[in-house]
Amino acid sequence: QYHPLNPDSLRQVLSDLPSLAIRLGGAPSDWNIREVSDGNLNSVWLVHGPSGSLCAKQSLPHVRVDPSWKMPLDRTTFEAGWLQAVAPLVPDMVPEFLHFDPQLFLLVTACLDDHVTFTEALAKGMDPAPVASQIGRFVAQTTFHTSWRGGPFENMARLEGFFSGNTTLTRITVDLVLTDPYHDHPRNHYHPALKPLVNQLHIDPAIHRSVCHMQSQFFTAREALLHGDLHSGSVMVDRNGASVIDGEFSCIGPIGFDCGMFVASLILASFAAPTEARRNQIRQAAPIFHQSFLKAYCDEWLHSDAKTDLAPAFLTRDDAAEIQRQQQEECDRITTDTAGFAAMEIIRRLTGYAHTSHFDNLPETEKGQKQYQALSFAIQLLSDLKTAPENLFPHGKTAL
Ligand code: SR1
Ligand code: MG
Repeated sequence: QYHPLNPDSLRQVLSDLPSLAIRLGGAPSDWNIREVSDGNLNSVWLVHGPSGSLCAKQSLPHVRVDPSWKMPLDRTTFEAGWLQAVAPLVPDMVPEFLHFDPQLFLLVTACLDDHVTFTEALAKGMDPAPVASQIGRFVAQTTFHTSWRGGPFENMARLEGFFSGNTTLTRITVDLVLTDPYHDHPRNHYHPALKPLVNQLHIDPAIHRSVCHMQSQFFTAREALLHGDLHSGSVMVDRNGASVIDGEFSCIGPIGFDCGMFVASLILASFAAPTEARRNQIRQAAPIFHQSFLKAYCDEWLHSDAKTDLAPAFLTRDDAAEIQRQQQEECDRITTDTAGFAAMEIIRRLTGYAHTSHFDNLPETEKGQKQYQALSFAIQLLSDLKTAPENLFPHGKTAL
């Protein structure tokens, strides 16, 4: 029977699960349970015992930060499914799956002790290049091997059957990312300095044409299993590298959606940076991510020995020129999607419901100026999707 947990009831639930109780060690009364809920949707606790630790996450029947916004509980079901689907592909880049309780909608994973979010690390001055490169490989591995090229079509059909059920959170993406910023919606809010640009978002036909195109891509390009919310808060980092969490928005869709979300976080952080040098350093991480993604994606295509339904002539890999032509075509398309979705993610993080924290500590006037620059850049990208890839990745659109 579902009930929202608190530290005492969570302690009871965990003590009834032998493998988790053994992992934590000692008696349940020895366990330290700390609530660290931070995202918009769920309750999260870190549990430490004498021998080990874990992270517990439970869905609430509403948006955590807005109890009047009611919501079905099934999001942790999809997060658990996502984690189990991608863990074999990127075992070192996700926390270990430990347990899922479908009645309590409770997901238990390894605890990422000593990690901080990539958002926090960026604010503290971390060099973003290694994480950008690692997340490029993460997106390549997870998308290639869940696409039709990465396995028999039955794999994709199975994933599609399960993840197309994630309509609750996909609805949030459709509303908050793909729709609301382009009209007057009561959930939208923004810095007053952005008003002229917000007006443009509501009426500019070139922008609306691009929005329709990106919506069409989102709904019709059923390319691979996506994380679905790959912003810098979904990436945990420590000195050894990055781990991706929070796959509750997972769905089947265009690969450029995950790429665009991550690139948008870098662009937002770069516009918020305190100095020109820091701004350039973070800005440079966007093409580093992109090149890393393209290289890893094409490497998988060439070297993966998974059984696939690729036309037999290409399976032999004899016709190098033709394979390269196909890869270029595919990568160009993903890159254009990346630019379009990055622009839409930047726009919604500045003018929609759920904002980014990158600008939070700036004085009001500077915040308005920097957000204005970021929003102008995103509008420029979205206004012309043909030139957007070169504007976003000036030093190499899709250099394979
Ligand atoms: C009501 S949920 C708002 C946002 O938080 C999540 O992290 C997603 O980005 C979503 O769009
Ligand atoms: Mg999240």
